[in-house]
Amino acid sequence: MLKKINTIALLGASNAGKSTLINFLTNKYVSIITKKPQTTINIITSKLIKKNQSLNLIDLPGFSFEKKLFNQVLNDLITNSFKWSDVFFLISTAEKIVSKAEIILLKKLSLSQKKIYLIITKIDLGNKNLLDQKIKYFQKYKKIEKIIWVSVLKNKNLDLLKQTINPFFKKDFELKNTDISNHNNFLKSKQELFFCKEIIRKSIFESLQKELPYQIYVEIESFSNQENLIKIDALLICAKKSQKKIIIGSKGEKIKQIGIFARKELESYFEKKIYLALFVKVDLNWISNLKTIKKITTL
Ligand SMILES: Nc1nc2c(ncn2[C@@H]2O[C@H](COP(=O)(O)OP(=O)(O)OP(=O)(O)O)[C@@H](O)[C@H]2O)c(=O)[nH]1
Ligand SMILES: [Mg+2]
Repeated sequence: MLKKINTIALLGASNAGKSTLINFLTNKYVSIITKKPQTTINIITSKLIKKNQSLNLIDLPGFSFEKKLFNQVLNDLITNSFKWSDVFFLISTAEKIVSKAEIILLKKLSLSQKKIYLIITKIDLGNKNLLDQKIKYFQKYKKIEKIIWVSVLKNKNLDLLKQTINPFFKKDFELKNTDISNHNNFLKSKQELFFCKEIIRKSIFESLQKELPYQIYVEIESFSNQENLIKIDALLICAKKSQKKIIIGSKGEKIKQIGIFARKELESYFEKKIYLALFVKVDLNWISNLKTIKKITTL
């Protein structure tokens, strides 16, 4: 039997910079990035290809201690991904001291026989003392193969990071199979729909305050890709009637702003004119409905 290609999972606390690293390493816009924690809520896989070799990178939600059902489902996604990942990259920000979430994750990862790399991100934001302390702390863990510190925004040590992932590329026999083009087209349209949803979610994170973005999920009602235009109808689904008013805003200003931000990003991503219509719906208390949460967090 052929051994599947290698999969590197990027894990860590929320806001550590996992999605920023994934976008850099894949050189694509695969995951949305925001300033707020818990931006990524799905397992996002992207395949890197080099000649006849490939490697999967997976972006994951941040591990958290919150007792909310939503966070528990995200934590389950993370721990389930351990089984089918071959290498772990634990991502930790240089801005903060070692967190409880990182220690717990590291303990869980150490139980497997798989390689662990520690990547310290955002070194442009942390100070040298904190960085040294962090490196010293993690050096105690013999299971960690290597510690690398980088800044994606200031382009620090990124070549070293790329060299680190190079040995994990593996010969990929599927790449020779011409039958996969149909499958790839199917994946492409699925990815496009997911990406639209994510860009709208990003706009919600940027336009609405505090907890409200976490109370909204997005559904794409229709997606019509025409020659010079893409038409998208999307639903913003919130958990309470009172939230609907805030999302729409006075004279519809808020929803208009969400639409404008999202449309601009979608236009630059698809390089086409976008017609985006947003509607707001209430799904009362969806936030405590396990079935809905599973639907949102599963691709
Ligand atoms: N200054 C600086 N900021 C960074 C760097 N890398 C990421 N960030 C910022 O850190 C914030 C969080 O980045 P993300 O990549 O979304 O973090 P994440 O770990 O995917 O977060 P979740 O999906 O919420 O778990 C964003 O505002 C990024 O712009 C870096 O190297 N330097
Ligand atoms: Mg993320």
